[in-house]
Amino acid sequence: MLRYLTAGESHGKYLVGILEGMVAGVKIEPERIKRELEARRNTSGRSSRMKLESEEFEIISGLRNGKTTGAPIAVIIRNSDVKELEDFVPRPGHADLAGCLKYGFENIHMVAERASARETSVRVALGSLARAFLENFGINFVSHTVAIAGISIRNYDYSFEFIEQRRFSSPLYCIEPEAEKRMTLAIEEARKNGDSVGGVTEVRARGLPVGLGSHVHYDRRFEYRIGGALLSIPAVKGLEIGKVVFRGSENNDPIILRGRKVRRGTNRAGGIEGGISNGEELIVRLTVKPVPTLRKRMDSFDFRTLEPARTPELRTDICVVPAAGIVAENVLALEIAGLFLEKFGGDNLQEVIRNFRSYLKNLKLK
Ligand code: EPS
Repeated sequence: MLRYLTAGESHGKYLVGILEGMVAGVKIEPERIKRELEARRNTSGRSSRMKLESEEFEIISGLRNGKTTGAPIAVIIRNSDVKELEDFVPRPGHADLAGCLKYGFENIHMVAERASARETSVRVALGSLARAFLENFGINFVSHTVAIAGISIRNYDYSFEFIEQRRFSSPLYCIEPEAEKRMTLAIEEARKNGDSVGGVTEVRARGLPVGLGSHVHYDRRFEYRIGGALLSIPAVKGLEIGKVVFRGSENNDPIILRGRKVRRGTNRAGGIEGGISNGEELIVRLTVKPVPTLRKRMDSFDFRTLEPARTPELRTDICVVPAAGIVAENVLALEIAGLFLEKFGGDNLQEVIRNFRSYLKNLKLK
């Protein structure tokens, strides 16, 4: 079983992550983790906080000579902006109000510090470890921005390779320059007005074998396994797998059998049928809400006096859609690595490779 834990607050000294259950012998390149952390941090639409954080990380256990040992892997990320904040006016849309009531606090930062999306940084670091493992089996991930502030890209049929090549040339990870221009203007306008904007990001996984997840029980279904994890990313409010159209005859992907090779004419199912990966690309679209913290002050109340009050003027992100895509790639990788190890598991990489090859060799159709 692959599992992970995170700890740490937004302005605490460190974020901490532990990944347990990773097999021995997986090569880990720190540069690879660094690239992912940078991709999450460095998008336009973020707050000035992102300029302060260097995402300096260290792997403090579970590695020897650059390879995993099979022991829990602990990662720490040092925060640069360390401080203890105090504010007593809960922000609408945040965990502040419900969290303070539930835990018995008046200072909203007692909740907000942990609820903050800063925590996703360490999930990305752990996800990079899962990806290093999955790359041995030809499994890769990509995300791109498909909509911001109601402005959408026009075409949905871009290939994985095309997205991979193009997305980082845009600070919004949007592969259509025309849409990107309009999205950038919308973000700038929101910034001027002290507002924020949401959108949609698409995440894909390529190279999945047929047979991850299962139809036999609800909590073994692929959708169950990835759904909760993806919806746990702050600001993610909706999830669609594949592209559902409303007539069955159009929604089904035709099965094409050529000799002992089976292919699909289309991929509206987005890589999952009946709770099982079907060998096609996994395609998931996530709806990301506009971040609730606004520079524009909002009506609320003071927890100490219970009198009406305005929310504090806080530094904030304007749009986190591209960053949410990077987080989603890595969170998805953790879940898929878990499913993969349940199916082909072992204690070291070579053993998993043997199990995987033997499974593929014995499949009736390729
Ligand atoms: C966040 C508020 C902002 C964001 C933060 C998430 O931080 P601060 O309160 O320090 O201005 O910058 O995101 C990150 C720090 C990050 O690394 O993604 C929030 O309230 O969720």
